[in-house]
Amino acid sequence: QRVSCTSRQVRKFTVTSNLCASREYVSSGQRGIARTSKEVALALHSGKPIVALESAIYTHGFPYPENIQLGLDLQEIVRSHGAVPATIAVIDGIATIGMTQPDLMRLMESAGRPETMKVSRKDLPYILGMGLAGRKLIGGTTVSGTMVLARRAGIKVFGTGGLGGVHRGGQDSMDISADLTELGRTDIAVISSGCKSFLDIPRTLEYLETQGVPVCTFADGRTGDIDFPSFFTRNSGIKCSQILRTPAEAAALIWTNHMLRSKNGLLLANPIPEEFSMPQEFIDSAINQAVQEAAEQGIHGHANTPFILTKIKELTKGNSLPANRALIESNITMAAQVAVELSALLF
Ligand code: PSU
Ligand code: MN
Repeated sequence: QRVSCTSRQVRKFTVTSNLCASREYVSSGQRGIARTSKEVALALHSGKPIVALESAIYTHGFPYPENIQLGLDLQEIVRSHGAVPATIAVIDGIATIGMTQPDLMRLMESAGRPETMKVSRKDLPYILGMGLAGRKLIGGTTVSGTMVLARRAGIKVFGTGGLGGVHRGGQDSMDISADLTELGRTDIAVISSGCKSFLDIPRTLEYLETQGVPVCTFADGRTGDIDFPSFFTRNSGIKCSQILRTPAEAAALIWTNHMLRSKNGLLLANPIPEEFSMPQEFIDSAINQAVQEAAEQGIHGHANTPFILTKIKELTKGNSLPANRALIESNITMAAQVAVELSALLF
């Protein structure tokens, strides 16, 4: 029996077989700079809730092999709340939205290697362009890099741990994370525990205000004055007047931002669960020492944040790890709940 194909089917077939290394992926983009896992592609088509997850935390944050469990756990948390996880990274020079198990393992193994790239917005043309030219690089995407790729794929909700920000002394060094300008130009909701106080939190919030980024904080049943959180602790000393009481309220905010045709994203801060919140003085002294050592050793640019994160871990002798894990898990749970509410609102 002969099968006749329309030219569209033929094109689809050639594109799929030429550009996809694995049948688990669907390619997108004219010359295959990106590919989406079947699971995520299906979810996108059917309007299922999806949560984007970054990968710089695996390549430039948590060490191998501990990062494997974290990566698998976060995906599982998203699934258990009825949403589809889309872990995003660059594998073999191709932007990859949603990971197969073997690719996730390759990403985790690449942690800490000098050739593994930390991919923010500015790095995407290079790493993907070289991929197209046959140089297969690997990289973990930061918040800004993940936002660009997630938005391009049509994902609206993104859960992570900590956001980049204005570094201390940033008024002189001009070291301001690309995460902030990205929030100013890419319509996606980022759920994080605020940013660590090795950054200049007041200036970070000023910068976001200039960029027109709404900054809201989940109230978690609290009323009255609520602080914008500072990662390991629930309070930063800076009040946040825009409070979200439920995931449904967050979904309404996301939809409204979209209806306003806003180009900018949203920062939804989710304070660390009370029982994991760390003693302020303990964590502050570790952070101050880490910042000082970075300055003394002349660590700056894209190496600064990973250096400080590693130092904090060392100085707290692993005491910060349970807190770190708890807050990420709580953010991903919240992100999944928000994605579910958003999906219910739209479909
Ligand atoms: N801050 C944290 N944890 C992190 C990061 C920042 O507390 O993992 C990572 C995120 O991937 C973030 C990136 O997008 O570092 C910001 O790096 P930079 O400051 O170089 O923009
Ligand atoms: Mn920087």
